[in-house]
Amino acid sequence: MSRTETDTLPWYEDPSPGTGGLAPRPWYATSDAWRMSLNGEWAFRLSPRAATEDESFARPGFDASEWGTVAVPGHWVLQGAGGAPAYTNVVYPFPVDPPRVPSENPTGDHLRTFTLPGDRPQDGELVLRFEGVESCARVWLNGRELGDFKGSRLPHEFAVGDLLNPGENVLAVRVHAWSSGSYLEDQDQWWLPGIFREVTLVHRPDGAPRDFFVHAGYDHRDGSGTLLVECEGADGRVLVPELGVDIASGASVTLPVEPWTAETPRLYDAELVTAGERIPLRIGFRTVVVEDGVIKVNGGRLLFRGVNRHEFHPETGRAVDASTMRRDLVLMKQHNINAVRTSHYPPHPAFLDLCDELGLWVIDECDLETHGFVDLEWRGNPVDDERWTPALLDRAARMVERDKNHASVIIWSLGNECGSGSGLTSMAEWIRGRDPERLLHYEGDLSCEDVDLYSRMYPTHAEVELIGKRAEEPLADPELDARRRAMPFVMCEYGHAMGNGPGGLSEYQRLFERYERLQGGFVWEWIDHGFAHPEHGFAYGGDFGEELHDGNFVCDGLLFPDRTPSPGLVEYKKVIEPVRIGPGSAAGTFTVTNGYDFAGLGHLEFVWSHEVDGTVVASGTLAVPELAPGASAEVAPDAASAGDGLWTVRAVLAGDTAWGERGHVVAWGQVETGVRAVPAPAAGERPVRAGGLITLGPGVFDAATGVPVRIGDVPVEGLRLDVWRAPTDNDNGAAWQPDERYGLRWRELGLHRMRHRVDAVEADGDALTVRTRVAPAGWDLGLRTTYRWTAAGGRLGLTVSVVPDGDWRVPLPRLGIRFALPAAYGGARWTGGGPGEAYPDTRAAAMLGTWEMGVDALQTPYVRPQENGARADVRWAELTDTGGAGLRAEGGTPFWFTARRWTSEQLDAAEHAPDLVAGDRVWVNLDHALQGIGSQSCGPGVLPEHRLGAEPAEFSFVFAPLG
Ligand code: IPT
Repeated sequence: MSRTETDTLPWYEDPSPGTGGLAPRPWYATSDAWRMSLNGEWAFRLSPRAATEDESFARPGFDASEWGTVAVPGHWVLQGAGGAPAYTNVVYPFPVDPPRVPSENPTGDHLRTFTLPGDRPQDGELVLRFEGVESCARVWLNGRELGDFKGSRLPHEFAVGDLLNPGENVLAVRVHAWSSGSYLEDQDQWWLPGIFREVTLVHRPDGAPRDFFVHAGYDHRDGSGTLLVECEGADGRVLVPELGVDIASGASVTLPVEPWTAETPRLYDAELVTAGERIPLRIGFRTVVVEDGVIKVNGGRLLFRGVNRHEFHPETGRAVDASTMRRDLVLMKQHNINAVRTSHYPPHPAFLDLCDELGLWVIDECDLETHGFVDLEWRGNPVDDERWTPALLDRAARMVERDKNHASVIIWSLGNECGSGSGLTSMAEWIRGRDPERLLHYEGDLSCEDVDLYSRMYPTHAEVELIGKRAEEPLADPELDARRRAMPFVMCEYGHAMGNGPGGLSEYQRLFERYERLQGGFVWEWIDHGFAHPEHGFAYGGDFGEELHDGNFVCDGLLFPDRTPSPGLVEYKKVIEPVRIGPGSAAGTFTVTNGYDFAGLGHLEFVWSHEVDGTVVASGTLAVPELAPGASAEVAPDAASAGDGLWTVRAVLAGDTAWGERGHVVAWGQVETGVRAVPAPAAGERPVRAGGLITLGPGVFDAATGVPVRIGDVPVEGLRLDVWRAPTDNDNGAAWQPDERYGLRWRELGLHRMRHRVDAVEADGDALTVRTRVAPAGWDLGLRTTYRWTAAGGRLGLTVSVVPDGDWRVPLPRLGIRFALPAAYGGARWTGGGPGEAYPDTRAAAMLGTWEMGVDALQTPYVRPQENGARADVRWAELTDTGGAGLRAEGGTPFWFTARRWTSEQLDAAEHAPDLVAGDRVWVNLDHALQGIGSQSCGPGVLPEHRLGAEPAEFSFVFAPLG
């Protein structure tokens, strides 16, 4: 790209940030200045190319009667107005030739007429404000060009006072899907062009501030807050009635205050009063620093229990309405999440108001990612090419100036996955100069030269532990190494929540709680970006015919697209719960630990219950003394309840809050005493052959195969050893991960097509013994499997022994039995972990109890179907028809219970939820063991202790017909 080349490029390919706009300034929801929304229905025309020569639509009098319409805010590709969403993760969906973009550049011309009301203000300036337009816009008012801009998720303003007509006005906006800015916006998400945030006409009265900057620090040593509001372009007064503060802008005051934290989001209502405008402020006093190698707020270490949040709605894409934003935050608070990284761009500005109000720590990330250059070995990376630096600085300034007045924002992030380069350093220098009171984050540069924190994505537990000990591999440069080693550590991404999972969260949490340097992390990510689709349920990459796409990698959230919490979110809530409840030193007592960073436990009530055989025999409350963060106490229940059983203590909200009602469960713990002896497989009766059948107690078997056909009156089909599961996204893994991708290995080995050879059916003594070898075609490995059936007293016992044969180098997906029952047995009941699914490394949230639900409710509707729905630690399970008849299975040891209306093979073959159709069977898996889940769809695989090695095993069940 030579100088002359850039000079002759059309505006949308020029790498410069734009022309004609105003300097950035803060966003605020209200003030007494007049404003007029230009949201609503706009006339719209889509062209397949940029066609810059024809700008006639922008002229007054242009006849747009043949045009369609779109809603603003919105993306035209989601409104049936032409084109479709497209998903790529890393790769650019166009030839990489920065700053040029393809000729096929979908172009949306938007037109709106509006009439200024009679009471429109006459003084000052009127400003046209765009909160977000992807990927760029050129704007005309009444035929006069105002300018153009790039920076999709950032605000842009133009002064328009002189151009407005007293009567009707015509606003014309041309939006191109692709621009030079697209090279800076290669985030892992859908490409969604359009005017997707509000458009407003805003009055800037004479005597109104051009800009203002609220500084509100807190000194934990003496409990004082210091307030200073800098104001540019006007003098003003700062009023905080509750504190009796009335000071001039530019002056500071120090006085006793209550601090703001994410746990105690104390805000003071205030006002900035200038001659021209009164602006409401909400002030939170807090100070963030790095001290002794640790991030501290108000003098205390904090632990991020965070998520990465993209803006997403399954119908409207990144046009996210206010109630959805609040819903996200309420769900986060209800699930103990205390931090958000706004991956990978500044969110809608109102979102940060809600973070201030509800209490979340925020890493505000700039709208910047150039990830697609990684496959080109970073050749041409804009962040290392000074011609792009003005665009980078513009983005940094638009973020900081817009969001600088939020208590919740404690860290600025330069962007995501851009490699390294001088442009990033320039951004960092500018941000530090403008706002030295916040910390700086950027993960992509391992040397950490420009930042205050050492941040990584998806490191293994082992590496995180080394980092926790400040014993990580050194950097080549000793000075940089010493600097980085002294830094606090966060994981800006970990726990890849794609499909079933993520696994291994508890193990990370234990490290965070052990090493001071490890200050938590941000799970990837908050929500699945699946679009509601008439045929597919929720659509993912490839469902819109994209030439290049990354499939369901876009569905990797803790929420399903419709914002239903997934089991991953329920697990995360438990793993990060801010109160720990465990057994006390004496029987019948409990230990309660305050795991908050700043708050006490005064907002909680502790309730206990004592259950025997699924029935609550006693309950009451626990008097927990006031505990400082980190402190523990031993407490006893308020009433005696003798005997063994299951004790559950819940910490619940004592009163309604902004995000949860009284009684909402924040944390819980259980203690089980006197665990009952396991039932031995029954024996005593003898097998009897008759015709082609063998009868043993309630069991009737096929004499040739030794497979049961009936237990009591319940028809049973296909009972046999099962080792297969429909691979999860985490089983399949990602190409860039060093760990072996077992999901792929399992399929290569043919574990989905195991053959069952019958070697012997021996009906003698008091047992029916069936010897088999279970093995896949084409390989010399197998599992020698013996089923030993016994019976007594109407109960049928089964002991399964498995001895691996050959060179098994991979863990097994599962190890247990599966069988089918008629569809009528569709009611499930069990004692064990519940109510939701759990796997060996995702089982923290499995609560012991007796649970009951239909087989349909046992399913977890992952957007791409895959193994799901197992219940952990099951002592017994029953499947019954509506009359209560059915089958009960008790485990010799606790087992994993799964039941579904399709087979694992059907689950494996399905690509979208509607592909799964209920058949005329209920398929049941009773598993002795399961392979863990891990996080390998992007991060590390299953920890060794959660792998299911192919080793000799023996396990047993007792079956009994019911009803
Ligand atoms: C990492 C990205 O930062 C994030 O945007 C998302 O793509 C995530 O992974 C996976 O879903 S980058 C990854 C290649 C480590």
